[in-house]
Amino acid sequence: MRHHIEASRGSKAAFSPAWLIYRPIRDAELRGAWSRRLSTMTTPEGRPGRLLGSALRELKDGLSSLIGIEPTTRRSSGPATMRGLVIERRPGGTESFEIETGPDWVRLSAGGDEGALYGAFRLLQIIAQGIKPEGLHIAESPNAALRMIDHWDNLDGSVERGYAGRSLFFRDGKILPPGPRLEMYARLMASIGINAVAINNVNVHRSETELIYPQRLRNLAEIAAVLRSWGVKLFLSVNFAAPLTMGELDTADPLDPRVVAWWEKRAQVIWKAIPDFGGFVVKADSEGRPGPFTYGRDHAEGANLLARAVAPYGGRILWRCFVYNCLQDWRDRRTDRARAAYDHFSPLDGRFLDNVLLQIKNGPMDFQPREPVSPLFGAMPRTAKALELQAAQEYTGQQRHVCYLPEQWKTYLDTDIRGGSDGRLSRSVDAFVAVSNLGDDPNWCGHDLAQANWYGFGRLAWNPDLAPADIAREWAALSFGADKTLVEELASFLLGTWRAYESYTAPLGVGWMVNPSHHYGPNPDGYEYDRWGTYHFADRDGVGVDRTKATGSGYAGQYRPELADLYEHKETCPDELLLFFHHVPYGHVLHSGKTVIQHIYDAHFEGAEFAAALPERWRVFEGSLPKDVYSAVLDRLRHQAEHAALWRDVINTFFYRLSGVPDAKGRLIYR
Ligand code: GCV
Repeated sequence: MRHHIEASRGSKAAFSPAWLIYRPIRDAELRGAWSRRLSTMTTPEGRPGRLLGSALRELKDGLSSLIGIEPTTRRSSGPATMRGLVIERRPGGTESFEIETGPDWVRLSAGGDEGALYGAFRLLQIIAQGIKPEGLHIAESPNAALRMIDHWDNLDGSVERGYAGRSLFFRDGKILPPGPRLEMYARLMASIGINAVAINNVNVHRSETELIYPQRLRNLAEIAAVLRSWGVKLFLSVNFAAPLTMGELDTADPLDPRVVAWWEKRAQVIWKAIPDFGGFVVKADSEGRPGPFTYGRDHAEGANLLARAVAPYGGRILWRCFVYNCLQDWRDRRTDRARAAYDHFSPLDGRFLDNVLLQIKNGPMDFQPREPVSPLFGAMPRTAKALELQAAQEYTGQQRHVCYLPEQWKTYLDTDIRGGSDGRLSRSVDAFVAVSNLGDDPNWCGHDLAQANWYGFGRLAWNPDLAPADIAREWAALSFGADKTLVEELASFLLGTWRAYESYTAPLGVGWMVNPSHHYGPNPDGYEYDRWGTYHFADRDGVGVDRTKATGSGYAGQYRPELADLYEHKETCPDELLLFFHHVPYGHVLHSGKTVIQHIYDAHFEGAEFAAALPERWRVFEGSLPKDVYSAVLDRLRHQAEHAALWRDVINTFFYRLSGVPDAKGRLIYR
């Protein structure tokens, strides 16, 4: 293992093992306590299958690196004597596992080979975090059965909203052959419980439409084989109009028998090449992508077409709900993009086949630093749903700013979207999906600290009850060593960065004050007179979007009554979402006691100050983090500090000039 890590560091095509580095445990007593319990390894009867084989390899390599032992292995031949590491079966879900320790043994019992693999990773993570073996007893099973990463990678090697280099899968029109990096990718995914990946962009262009043809499937099968060893299923994004795009039919009408037969044939070809293929992700009738609306069909008819074709193979359809009018006129105040997903999909509840999951973005707009939770999660009790989060920091600093997203995600997961005994969003979805923040940069994410978002997504998808602070500690310990001070300092460096980012960008939930197209940097009116339905309506008197039932677009009414009431009234609407739901004068007084305009000034000064302090705060890690990581992060923090100041100045100036209200604290507002 160590050899592999060094090799991967030393070569030109170097890549980081990230949190699977397995740094040796320095504390001799702790090392001893674990070695005593792990000197032998008893595996279940029979020849291990592929997954269990991966688990055993990982354990051997990990233990040798962490505590310097190579456990002698033997296969169980009957009831196990409790000595050493005993891996055994237990009743329960295939992904579930239990880890228990005794004076000279560790029992890892799992419901299936998947569980053994996840349990193996957890055991190694426990050791790597410097946790003592005495009295340990944990039992885990995942909160959601499908835990997925969606890449937005194109066949030419570019990545839509990619901030970490080029694609890990494609280059210049070709599918890259599997190599050590793909293996490391799959291990990293498995280690955080990810069990599915879709590797191409949801915007499926002509060339990617061909991915479901035999010539491409041969290469994809090689990728699927590597993923399979780590319990990760391959999915693809498909073009709803594929039969048309490929010139094979003159229609893509979901009710046309020729189209039905076309997709059946495709499914047959795909599953012949990749027997455990996962299914399709579909972006239809969205931002110019084709869909069922062209034929006067609804999205249940569209999704069910594909669902029927893949059902015989156990395939699934992740059908995205990001459907809205992107050709709006800013003068039209009745159309509200935030309403769109609910308006299109909620009437279809109960009409989707069982193997369809509706993939819904966390908020009703598009991954802004702050949005309310999408009301659609509470509106479709008879439909399977997937929550889509964005690890790619499209609107949250593009992996040049440090922005620890688990803190943001947690606010969504914990929202009581359905009411009743446990109506939390985390308990209302059947799958967790994140848009990938990965690319072929050596550190995978561009920004070393953005690895924590990748790690954090996997951990929350597995267990949404984890606290973001604990996830940060875990990630820090696994990536950089179990030194308590270092871990605490790194975790506290990450915590609060999302709120800081929020405070120096667009205020109070209004969003969208970014440069159009690439979405980086401040531009208050960048999207104001555009066609995308993304307005803040700031004028000399006030700012914000009236989405109330009483006088606005009615969006607030899409929630269950208690939440609808909360958002409907300025008096109860949480400050951080005020401008999302209400248009208010600058003098409106927030719950915080500040006026809206003073809040805007203060938040931007404070947020920029937070960012300005980051490079200096980072210095504490000089010498304790690997040099390359230390200096690469420092560079990015310096940029963040400058860029946050730009955000502060542009936004504050915009509001100062519009409102004419001076800063109560008399600070210099200019640009
Ligand atoms: C893949 C936003 C992004 C697009 C993205 C789209 C989506 O609009 O800016 O790049 O397209 O969301 O989620 O489909």
